[in-house]
Amino acid sequence: MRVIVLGGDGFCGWPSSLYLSSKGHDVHIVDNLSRRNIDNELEAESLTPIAPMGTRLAAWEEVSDNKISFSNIDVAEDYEELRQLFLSYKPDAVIHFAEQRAAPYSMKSSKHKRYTVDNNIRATHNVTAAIVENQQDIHVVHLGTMGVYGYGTAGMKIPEGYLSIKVATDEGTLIDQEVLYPVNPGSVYHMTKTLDQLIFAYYVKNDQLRVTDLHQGIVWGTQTEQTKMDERLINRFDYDGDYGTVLNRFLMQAAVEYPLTVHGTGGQTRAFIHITDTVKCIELALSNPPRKGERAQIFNQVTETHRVRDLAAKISTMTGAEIANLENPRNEDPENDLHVRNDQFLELGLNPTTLDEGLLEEVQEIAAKYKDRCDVSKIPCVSKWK
Ligand code: NAD
Ligand code: USQ
Repeated sequence: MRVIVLGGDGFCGWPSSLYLSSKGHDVHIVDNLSRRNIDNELEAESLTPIAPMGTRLAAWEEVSDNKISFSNIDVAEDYEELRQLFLSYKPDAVIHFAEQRAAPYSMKSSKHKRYTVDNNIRATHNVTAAIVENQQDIHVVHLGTMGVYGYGTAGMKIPEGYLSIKVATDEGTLIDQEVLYPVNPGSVYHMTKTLDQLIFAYYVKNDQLRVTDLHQGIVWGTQTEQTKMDERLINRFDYDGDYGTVLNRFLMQAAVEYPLTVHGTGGQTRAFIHITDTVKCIELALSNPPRKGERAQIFNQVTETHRVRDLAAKISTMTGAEIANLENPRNEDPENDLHVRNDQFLELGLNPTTLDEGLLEEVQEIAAKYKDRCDVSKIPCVSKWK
């Protein structure tokens, strides 16, 4: 398959690009390197030493004999360049990771809110508009988030995208309807993902675009089989207060003996998936596209759910780390249950890596190995929702 990976320099996009290339697909990465520039803005760095794009690509060719090509295009700004690339490369699929993905970064100031909305919505709309203008039949695989649903349930499992409801007519009979699950974003970043869903629904209806939207949980872990092949291929590991996600932050905090930063009581339950499963899900989604005219296909890309305080306790037991209960900078429910359906990927053959299998390797091979690169002043979450 010929695949364009938008956002292919990022935490999920880079290992996905390598995985697809290792499986014999032709891969072209598009990235404007904005994530690396945000590191400069925040004066923070990946815990792992990530190589520049040119070095990454040369190393991949050296170790695998596979070539990945690259264009520095801003998907939100450079519409015509993106459209011409689609025409010349003729991809079967475009995988869209190219968005500003940190909730705390999106809440730092009105400037960051506006950047996140401008970047994410324009990027998604440019992708759909370019495919339609070119009259190409390209499968769009988009990385969405579990956060579109909010983090509570009405005593049921969250379905994969669509909710079956019964509506009373004026005559009093009940009719069946299926609607997009009601959105309930918890940050400006999460809000952009709910708007992405509407863009897809419209273009599927009007132009029969083929779209798969992956509602992904929090990705943990760092390395995949391919990124381990050479240190120049290493994946990024964010631990700072804006971009670091909870489980990877706790692993790194344990390694540098920093008390685990639990927000509030840690009663928040969230969905998780290991990076090696992310890349497999991407390939499963590519191999199982929706038909033309079929509504946007939505998969919940999650393998486990955990409460934040249980994660902290698990890591503390494993490493002896202390736990700190901090005032929560976010505006979110202090306690919630979360039950999620993920049948579709399991039926397609996903065999999940569980926390119990992967945690120790992550502690030893990444957090402990690179702990000297950690700048502890970057650990606190300083972005406040209000
Ligand atoms: P990331 O920030 O590491 O990667 C995103 C990449 O996209 C970066 O390399 C960035 O430079 C690029 N990019 C951003 N805007 C762009 C633009 N306008 N033009 C070109 N390139 C652009 O993020 P990630 O963790 O790899 O996340 C990838 C996607 O997966 C995001 O859409 C995110 O919302 C989604 N997701 C991530 C997680 C997670 O835990 N990391 C969980 C669920 C969903
Ligand atoms: N949290 C802590 N301590 C910390 C960091 C976070 O207790 O040091 C808590 C947060 O308050 C929150 C939970 O952990 O309740 C998750 O926070 P997070 O930063 O790990 O994840 P989140 O902000 O939800 O965002 C991440 C990715 C985003 C993706 C989302 C998937 O950055 O791109 O969309 O996970 S999901 O959470 O399923 O919506």
